[in-house]
Amino acid sequence: MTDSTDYTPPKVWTWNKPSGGRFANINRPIAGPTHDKDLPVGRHPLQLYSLGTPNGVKVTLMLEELLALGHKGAEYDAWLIRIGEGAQFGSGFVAINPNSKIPALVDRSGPSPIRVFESGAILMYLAEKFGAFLPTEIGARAECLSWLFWQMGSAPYLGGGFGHFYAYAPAKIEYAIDRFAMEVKRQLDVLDRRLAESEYLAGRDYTIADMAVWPWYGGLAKGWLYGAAEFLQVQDYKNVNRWADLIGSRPAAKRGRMVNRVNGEPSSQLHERHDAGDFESKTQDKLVA
Ligand SMILES: N[C@@H](CCC(=O)N[C@@H](CS)C(=O)NCC(=O)O)C(=O)O
Repeated sequence: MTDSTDYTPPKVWTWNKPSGGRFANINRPIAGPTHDKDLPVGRHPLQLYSLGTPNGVKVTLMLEELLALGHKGAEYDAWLIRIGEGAQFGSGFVAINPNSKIPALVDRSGPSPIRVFESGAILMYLAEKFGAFLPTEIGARAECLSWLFWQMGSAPYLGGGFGHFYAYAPAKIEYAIDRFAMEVKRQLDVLDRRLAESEYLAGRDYTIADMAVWPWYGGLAKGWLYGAAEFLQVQDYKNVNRWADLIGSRPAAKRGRMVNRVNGEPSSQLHERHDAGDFESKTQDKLVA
């Protein structure tokens, strides 16, 4: 154990020192905007303000699948919100997401703009708007929404818990890493057992439940998150790996992962997406060349 076990909390917590860790510069105990900044608006009906993190990728997976199905109304502009630089605290962004977190969507196709925040709400909104990737039969719909909401409740243990203490915290705290590694392995086992009996999470069809879970737990199984593949022995979750590969091979998933991505191979980074042709001509390798 580290000496962090010696800490005795004061009677009243105060914000009087940097908390340390990778995201210390953007963490603060108050909400609301820090500066005035309008959001840009492009020519398409849907305006996405996001970043290529697992929560952001959920939405671009869905939009690319809708476009692949031929839903022209799903054309979108994807604007980059650099959360490491505090762009989520600009007044325009806070107006569409009072929680100051990516992703946030504005649907400008109707008489007045509709804002949607929280990735699960965005997936449901798009599924209902286009009548796709959310079953209509009551039982299948319940299964789909159960896994969607499972993801929304579970991923904070993976990201905010395990990922934070394993990869980002300024000190390696054995108690915290143990607690969250145990929980994340339990979650992987939950998924592995479900995917042993079912091709996709909600049944035979690919749905918004898979789109919500794949960027997190599929990414973990493929070794994309936190450099933790060996530590968590992710290869043991055979059904999760089978499902992760199945989704990863979808052309729309390949495109969705590239949008608003700011790390990895330059050819895999499409910082902003305003046109389907951008995947061919606007990736970072092409822009720099
Ligand atoms: N429950 C939210 C979580 C969104 C979230 O945590 N977004 C992170 C990036 S993955 C963020 O914007 N963080 C910025 C901040 O915390 O200031 C959702 O699913 O949309």
